[in-house]
Amino acid sequence: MKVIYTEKQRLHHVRFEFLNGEATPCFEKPERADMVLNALNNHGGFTIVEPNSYGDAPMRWVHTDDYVDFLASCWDQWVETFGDVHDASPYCFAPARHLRNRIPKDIEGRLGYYSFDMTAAITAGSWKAIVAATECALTGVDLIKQGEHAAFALCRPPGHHAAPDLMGGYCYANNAAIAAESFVRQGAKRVAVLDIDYHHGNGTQSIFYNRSDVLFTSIHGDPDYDYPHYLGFADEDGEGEGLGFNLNLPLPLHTTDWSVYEPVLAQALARIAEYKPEALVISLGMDTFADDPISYFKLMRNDYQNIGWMIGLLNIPTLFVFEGGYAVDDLGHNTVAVLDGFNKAL
Ligand code: OKS
Ligand code: ZN
Repeated sequence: MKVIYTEKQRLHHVRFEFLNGEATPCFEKPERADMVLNALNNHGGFTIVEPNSYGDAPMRWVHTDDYVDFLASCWDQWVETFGDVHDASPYCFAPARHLRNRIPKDIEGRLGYYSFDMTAAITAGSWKAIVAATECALTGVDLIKQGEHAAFALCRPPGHHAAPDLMGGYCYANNAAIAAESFVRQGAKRVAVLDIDYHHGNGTQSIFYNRSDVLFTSIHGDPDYDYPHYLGFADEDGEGEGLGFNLNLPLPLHTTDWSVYEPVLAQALARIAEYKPEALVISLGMDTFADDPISYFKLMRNDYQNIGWMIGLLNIPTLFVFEGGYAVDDLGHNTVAVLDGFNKAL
């Protein structure tokens, strides 16, 4: 299987985030990709390739022009205002209730307008890394269009929380959504996205909520008790044309082990099989792992082999797009287990 990765993604490295009210080194760091690359190389059978160049035009398929322009210009305006000292981070949020939906001119106003939380700071190299991550996903689509049955886009920063004009949850551009849209623009009548990150893929859901040509399914920790808190509930089933094409399967924190997870994964896969997509995009978050430092499911190494195998049995051309996962010592092995299980099903 081909794995698309570029070192340019290292340029995005946020220093701190707030965890339980305390400044903490950011969990989403370049070393995450190193762990996955090491495990892929140790396992063998994977070829690492560089992405093609696509620029920022594909980002504008699923994000608004003003948001993409903001991402591209944010760091320069931050440095003009505050100097190159700290990461650019919002503190005040326009999407909040009772405030006007109006784009201010100053950098803190703009940051808060385009953010829904404080976990997506921007650094000097972020924009280049954000573009590079989308290019990894887009290259994966094109490899599949050229005949590969599957590919793995090792994207950083991740993407599934990024909505048309909002960043948050370590996400800026929605790599998986851009990939799904690329399949559609290259002729696919139906594309399915299966999000198996521990956190609900609120951005991907928002992007496709009123469309029937992209089915969004997600298995995640119950948002009544965990991030992203305000979207991802079971009653969100799509709107307009998209009604019936959004499937959220929230699961309880702490008690979700393989015995709970497996039948729900089977349910999501059955819905996907019934939809008969021409391509499948997996938002591959590895933070469902028992030892993940910020998540509360109880999946184990062997379970990842099974997840990959169950997905592989669908026998649909599949692009895996990397999302979360922060238990760095196990991250590589667990990721390889999914891809290895997938290959064994073929
Ligand atoms: C703070 C939690 C912040 C979580 C950000 C989620 C990142 C992620 N208690 N998304 O998939 O992994
Ligand atoms: Zn996650």
